[in-house]
Order: sequence, then structure tokens, then C-alpha cells
Amino acid sequence: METTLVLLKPDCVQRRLVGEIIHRFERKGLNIIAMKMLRVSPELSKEHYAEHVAKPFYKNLEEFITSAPIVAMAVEGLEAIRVVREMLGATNGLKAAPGTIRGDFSSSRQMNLVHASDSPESAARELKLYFHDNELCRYTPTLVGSFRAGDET
Ligand code: 3AN
Repeated sequence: METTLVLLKPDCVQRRLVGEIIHRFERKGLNIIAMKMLRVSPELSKEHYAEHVAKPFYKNLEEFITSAPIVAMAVEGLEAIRVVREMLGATNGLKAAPGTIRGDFSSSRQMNLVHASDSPESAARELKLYFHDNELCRYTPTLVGSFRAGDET
């Protein structure tokens, strides 16, 4: 099992797509084990996007991510880090494959609706920025046997 950080970004909240996108993760069988709405501060933005802070596009990125509330979620599942990234599609919505979230709903590189951690190291670092360990509500879904056979490896 892996846990990944998912952010429904300001464009997602502004466009009323929060429910639509949560619905996709639920239907896939992933477990949402924490969720909160918050406004990203400039300080949190700099921590979250540490790898981009020195880049010329960072100012616009910070303006965007702090422009309206976001919804942060911890999402758990088998190979969840890769699975969720593949559900999102390519960073640029114009390039993202149809059927992916960005491919279906975004035509932008910046307003690409959703962020998800891209590696186990990023997931561990990013989850800590948004959630305390005791906010993660792990549980066994009663439908687990309907999503996968018990003897699958
Ligand atoms: P992803 O969200 O797919 O992991 P990242 O982490 O590479 O993508 O980029 C995060 C955000 O940084 C993007 N959504 C975009 O707004 C911005 N960004 C990344 N690369 C560029 C770029 N070359 N020019 C402008 N903005 C960029």
C-alpha cells in the first residue's frame, strides 16, 4: 500500500470540479484517508514547490496556487503514487491523453486542476506539509473484496 498527496487546486475549486474529480478516485477503488480545504500561504507554496522556487515561472505559480482555496487529500491504495499520476495525465492539459483528468478537463499547463506526488520520497515530504500523522484515517473498506481478488499478487 502507498499513500500519496493529492491537491485539488484553485482552478478545480473555482470550476466546481471537486466532486467530479473525487468521484474518479472513489470509483477507481482508492481510499481517501484525509481531506481538508485550506488556503495555501506564500510560505507553504515555497515549501511545496521547493524545486521550482528559483525558476522564472515561480512567481506566477505562487500567485495561482494562493489565489483561492484548495482541497488537500491523502489517497491510499496499491501503487497509488503511480496510479494517481496516470489518472491525472501529462502536466500540460493540452498534451494530456483523453480519459485522464487533465485530458478531459484542462487545456492549460498551470491550470491543470490537480497535483499528485510523483515519487515515494515526494509523497512522504508533501504529506507532512499538509497533514499530521494523526489526521490520516486508515480503515479497511468493506467493499475491498469486490475490487480485487484475494489471491492477486
Ligand atoms: P506536475 O504537477 O505534473 O508534477 P510540475 O511539478 O513539473 O508538474 O509543475 C508544477 C507546476 O509548475 C505546473 N502545474 C506549472 O504550473 C508549473 N510549471 C512547471 N513547469 C513549467 C514551465 N516550464 N513553465 C511554466 N510553468 C511551469
